[in-house]
Amino acid sequence: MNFRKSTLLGAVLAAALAQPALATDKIALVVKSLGNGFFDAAHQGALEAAKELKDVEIIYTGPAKATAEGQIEIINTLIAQNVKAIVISANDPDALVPVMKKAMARGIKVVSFDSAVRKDGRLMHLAPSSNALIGQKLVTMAEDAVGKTGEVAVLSATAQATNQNAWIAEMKTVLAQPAHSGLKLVSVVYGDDQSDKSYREAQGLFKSYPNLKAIIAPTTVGVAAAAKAVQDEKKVGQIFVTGLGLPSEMAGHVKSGAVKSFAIWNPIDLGYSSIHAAYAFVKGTAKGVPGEKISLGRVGTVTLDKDNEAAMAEPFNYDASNVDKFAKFF
Ligand code: RAM
Repeated sequence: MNFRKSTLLGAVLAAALAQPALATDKIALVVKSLGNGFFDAAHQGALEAAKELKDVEIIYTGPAKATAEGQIEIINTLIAQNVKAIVISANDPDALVPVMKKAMARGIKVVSFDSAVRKDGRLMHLAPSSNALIGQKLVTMAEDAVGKTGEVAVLSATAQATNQNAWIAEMKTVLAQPAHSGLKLVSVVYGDDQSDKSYREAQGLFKSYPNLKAIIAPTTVGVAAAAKAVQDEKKVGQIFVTGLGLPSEMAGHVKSGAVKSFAIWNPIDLGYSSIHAAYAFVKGTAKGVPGEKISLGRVGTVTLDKDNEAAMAEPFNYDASNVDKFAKFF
């Protein structure tokens, strides 16, 4: 080797040693479906976490439609791509278990967030808030809009969605209490977290239940579509819409009067926290045992319950007084 070649080699080597390429861990964020503003906000939070953690790369993905089959196909691809962790909002609690077990058997850390995978198909589940609290809030908001009596209907996401089904179950418990039994739940319909289907389902409810007073939609897609249907069909003041919505998508509907109030937690924080939780498993600082504390970066820590689930904050209420302020964020 001549002098020039060896100095060149030395320089290259020195540069490599001085700035070792940071090995990044790929963490996949698998959402129920793409094109949903709620998950876009969660993705934003995930990117913030990755920036903070430095050695993480986020793969944001999900099926076009909110189905378990679509998610299974994606997960098989992610397994082949050697991702370190999969963070998923599940379209079905049970159907995803086999593929999640396959991923975990290959050392991939699986965390569900937002909508849970059954306990044996993940290491932990991060819920945005307590299910009981959400169910209670949905009923309270409906009563605030229409009073203590009358017909109400639920417009949900997909029929298999773990989170919506848990919240609807909690709502039913609240509605069975004497203090709330004046509200009569006449129907539960599914818009599959697609705007057009949700819109048509809302129209169907208007036709089937002429005395309907409120639509409660525990989905950001459904609640916005139902409010639009109420406006378009000139039912403002006759039928009220409430549920879980994004301020950015609901501000106009609050102004039109179709919606008095709605609630949601911070989807950016939820995405951010989920990545932090997955990272703890990748680095081996979290094992997934009941009672364990999981660090969620700037959001704080959560403690796993007996089912390895943890819940974050209380849902926040929005109405004409604050919706514009938050519409800028999510
Ligand atoms: C939709 C999705 C999501 C749910 C929110 C409230 O965006 O169904 O899973 O948490 O609504």
